[in-house]
Amino acid sequence: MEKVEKTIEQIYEEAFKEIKFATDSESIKALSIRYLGRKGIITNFLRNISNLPPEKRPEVGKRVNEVKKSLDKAFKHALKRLETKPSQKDYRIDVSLPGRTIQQGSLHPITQITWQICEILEKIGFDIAEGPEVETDHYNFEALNIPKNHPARDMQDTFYISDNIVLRTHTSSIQVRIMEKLTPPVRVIAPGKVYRCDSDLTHTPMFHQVEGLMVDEGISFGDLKGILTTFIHHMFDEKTTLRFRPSFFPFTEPSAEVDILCVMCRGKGCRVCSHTGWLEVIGAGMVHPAVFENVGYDTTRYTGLAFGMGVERIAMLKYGIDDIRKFFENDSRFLRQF
Ligand code: 2NL
Repeated sequence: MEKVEKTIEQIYEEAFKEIKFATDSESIKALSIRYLGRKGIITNFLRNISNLPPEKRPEVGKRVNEVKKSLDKAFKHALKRLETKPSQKDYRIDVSLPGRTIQQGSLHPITQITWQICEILEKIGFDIAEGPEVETDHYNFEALNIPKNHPARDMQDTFYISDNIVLRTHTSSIQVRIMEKLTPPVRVIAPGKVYRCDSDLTHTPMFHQVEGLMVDEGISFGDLKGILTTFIHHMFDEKTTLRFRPSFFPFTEPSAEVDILCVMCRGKGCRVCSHTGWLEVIGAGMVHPAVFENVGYDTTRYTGLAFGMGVERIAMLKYGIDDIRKFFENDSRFLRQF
C-alpha cells in the first residue's frame, strides 16, 4: 500500500518536471497522452486500484483523481504558455530599438595642443625634429653645458637607466643631435615626451615639451622676442601681452623667463596666476657659446636663440584645467570633451 501511494507521488513529480522542461506544444500534447490517455500511466493506475485491499481503495482513488485533475490543469496551462511564446525561428527584429553605436576615438588633448604649437612655429619657418627618449649623458647634459654637479642632474630629477644612460629630461637633446649633423642656418622645433622624477598637482613623471632653436649669423634677442610674441598671439590672442624676466639656464646666456598676461583674469589677479596677474609659460635665451663649442659651431660667426615650453601647462591654461593628472587618467568622459 505504502508502495503504491509513493509511486503515484513519484509519477506526479516526474510529470511536472517533464512539463517544465518541454519547449513546444507538441511535446506537451504527447506528454498529456502518455499520462492521461486511454492507455496512459495515470489511467493504468486507476485500473489497478482494484488490486488493493478494499479499505484502502477510496483513499488511494481519491488521491489519483486529484493528481489527474492537477496534471490536466498543468498540461492546459503549459499548452497556452507555449502557444503564445514565439519559437526561436520566428523572433522578429524590433525596429524601434536604438542602434548599437561604436565609440569614436579622437586625438588626445596633449597631442592636439602639441600639433597646434608645431603648426604655428612651422609657419614662422621652423622644421620639426624628433629623437630618442632614452639618451646618453652627452646629449642630455654634457653638450648642453650642464656640469656634473648641476642640480638638474640630481638622482631626484633624472631617471637613470645606467651611469651614462638617462630618460631625456628635456627635448634639447634632439637639437644637439641636429646641430652635430647640420651646419647653420638651423631652425628646428623639438616636440616630445620628457621624464623627470617628480609628481604632484602640477608635475607628472612624464610630460611633453616643445623646444625651439634657431642658429644663424646675426640672430639677436630681438628675434627671440619677436618669434615668441608672434607665437603667443597665435596660441592665445593678441591681447595676451608678454613680459621677459631675467633668469638662468646653463645652456643660454642671457636667459629669460617669459610670462604672459594671465589668460583667466587678464592681469587683475586670480588663483591661477597666484594673484600676480602673470603666468610663466616659456623659458628662453641666447644659446650659450659653450654649447656651440661642444657641437663644433664657430662662435665668432654664429649666434642662436632657443626656447622651451611644457605642453601640459599650455593645455591647462587653454582649457582651464587645474590638475595635470587628468590628462593621464584616460577617463574617456574627460577626454571626450576636447
Ligand atoms: C623651460 C626652459 C629652455 C632651451 C630650453 C635650448 C636648447 C639648446 C640650446 C640652448 Cl640645444 N637652449 N633650449 C633654452 C632655454 C630654456 O626651456 O622652462 N622649458 C620648459
